[in-house]
Amino acid sequence: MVEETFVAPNPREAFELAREKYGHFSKLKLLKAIQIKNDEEKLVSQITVSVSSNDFLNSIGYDEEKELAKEIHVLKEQISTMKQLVVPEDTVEVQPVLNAVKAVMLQKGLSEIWLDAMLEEVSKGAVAEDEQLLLSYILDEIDERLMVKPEILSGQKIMMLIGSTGVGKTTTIAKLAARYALLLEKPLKVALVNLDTFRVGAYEQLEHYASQMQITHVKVEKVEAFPKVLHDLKGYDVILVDTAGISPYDTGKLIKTIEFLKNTGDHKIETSLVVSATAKRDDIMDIYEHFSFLEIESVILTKFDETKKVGELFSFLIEKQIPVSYISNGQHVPDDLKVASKEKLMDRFVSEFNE
Ligand SMILES: Nc1nc2c(ncn2[C@@H]2O[C@H](COP(=O)(O)OP(=O)(O)O)[C@@H](O)[C@H]2O)c(=O)[nH]1
Ligand SMILES: [Mg+2]
Repeated sequence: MVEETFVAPNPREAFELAREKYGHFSKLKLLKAIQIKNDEEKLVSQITVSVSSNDFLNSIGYDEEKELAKEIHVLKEQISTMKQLVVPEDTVEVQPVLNAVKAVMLQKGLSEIWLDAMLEEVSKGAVAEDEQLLLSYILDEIDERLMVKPEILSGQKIMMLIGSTGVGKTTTIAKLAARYALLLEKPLKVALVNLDTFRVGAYEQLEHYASQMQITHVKVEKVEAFPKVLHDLKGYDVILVDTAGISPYDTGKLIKTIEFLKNTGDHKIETSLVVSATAKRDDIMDIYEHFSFLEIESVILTKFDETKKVGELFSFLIEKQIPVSYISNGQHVPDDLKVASKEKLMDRFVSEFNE
């Protein structure tokens, strides 16, 4: 209940004021009626009535529903402001982890586009909450995406090595020859074909190994002679073809190598691109783009012993989805050559983290 006073010249008029305000006498209970002096020292009547709280609130224009709606509106606005101030939980916890791992992997030479795509994929999952977990996830992804070409030695195999000058083609041919002819449980009959007639001493370099191993070594100078040479070597299990080092800008040599490849008669030649692990990603890409129309079946990685940073190389292999067949990790013939495996590739990449 609420008490309220009304003042008028006489009690009846005072009561009338109360009735006007509350609509009906029944809503009012008269508590007191007294005479008081007003500001001008004149005697006036003052009545005190009591009314219900509701009637009182209504009388001053308070609408409960409207007020409630107003309060809800204010609350809603407050909540939305609070929401904007509170950063979502995953951004708080996950972003620093994503950033840290990305920085590590970029530093290892992995491609940013590839990393971004992968991190975006995992950013919502629990794996992104822990740096170690995320690192091992990425290593798993690299492991999964790297491709290796198993060594298949059934039937006749003609293998041509192409690549830039000095990457290790001739040395690798000598190592492969030794592997196939001398080191396998069941040795194979190996012949060497040399198409590198540009460089002085190129034939002699390979001949040195061929004569040591007593392996047939044939030089081919003219494109037209190539099919016959291959035909004459039909009794051999493996024919390894050495080529001149081609720079992507040396179209003369490139055209000659292409002509050889187009002139093989019925013989299927497996082309391997020899890439130095020390090369920069852009250079590797350049070389690959120039040779890609030659249907490269695999990559042989050389000079694996000369670099610790293989991230750029891995980015290239993953991006182009080209399998690695052999890894050369030193100058020694025949020891420094391994059949490629994911373990060997990943070991090198992971070892970088432990330094
Ligand atoms: N450190 C290292 N040197 C290598 C490797 N493979 C080849 N080489 C060296 O690289 C140089 C060029 O090799 P070569 O076979 O003549 O290259 P090509 O021009 O491609 O035939 C030689 O000094 C080789 O001994 C390797 O895996 N590691
Ligand atoms: Mg050579």
